[in-house]
Amino acid sequence: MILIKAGGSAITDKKVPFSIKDEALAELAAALRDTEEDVVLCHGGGSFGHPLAARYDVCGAITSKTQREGVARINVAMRTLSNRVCEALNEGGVNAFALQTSAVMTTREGIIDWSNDDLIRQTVQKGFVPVLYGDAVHDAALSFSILSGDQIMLHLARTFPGSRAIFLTDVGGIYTTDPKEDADAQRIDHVTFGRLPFIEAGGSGDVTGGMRGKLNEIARFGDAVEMVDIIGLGEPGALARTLRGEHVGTRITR
Ligand code: ATP
Ligand code: IP8
Repeated sequence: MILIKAGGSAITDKKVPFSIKDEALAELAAALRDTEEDVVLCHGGGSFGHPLAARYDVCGAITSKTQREGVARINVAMRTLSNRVCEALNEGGVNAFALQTSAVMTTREGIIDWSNDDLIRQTVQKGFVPVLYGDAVHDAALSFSILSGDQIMLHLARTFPGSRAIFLTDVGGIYTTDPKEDADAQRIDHVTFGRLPFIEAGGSGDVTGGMRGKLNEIARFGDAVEMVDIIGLGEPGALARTLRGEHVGTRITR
């Protein structure tokens, strides 16, 4: 199984609310259409989820009327983004089938405590690409919480042993520092899971922790997968090459 997280930075312009990168989605569709592998796709919140989470303070316990309005708006926004992703995949010849994350996963204090893994498995077995996404989900302690696509990926990696995991962002890998802030940042070709917590990475102001949160989550993949690749979706052919096993961006191993 190949587990792919299409980062919000890869498929949307995070500086422009509710914007989509159509060319990136077409690139994603082309790569998935041409692979024989079973794939589960998960995408992030990008310009649809994160600005709403920040504006309505959807973080920690959901107790206020404003936060509940935020949860409701995120629910719609993420279904809208998921529809746009699935439409682009269907147009590009990939049978994508969206699974609304808040209907198939729940959390307790922000950590997944239930997931309908059988439905995800069945969707793959029937010849579809299940599409999950970071979402506002029911939480047993907090009422609702923002579940990141990165945590979903960790759950999937543990659920489907022997998988490969690929993360798509807008910068093509992990760098020594944020390449958008530091012109001298160097791409790191290879790193071990254990070194990830020591890499300098920004939080982007996202409620799910940005690149810092992502690296902390991926550091925990080592017990579930042999390798994780982080690559750029905007680089033509990069995903297709990675799916064929080539080392394109940053490769993380044990
Ligand atoms: P989303 O959470 O919306 O799905 P994403 O998964 O695409 O987003 P981001 O949290 O936006 O990921 O992280 C990608 C961004 O992290 C890049 O655009 C880059 O500017 C920033 N970044 C910060 N530090 C680093 C680093 N050391 N290496 C690479 N990128 C970094
Ligand atoms: O973008 C968070 O998921 P992520 C999704 O994968 C929302 O961190 C709703 C902000």
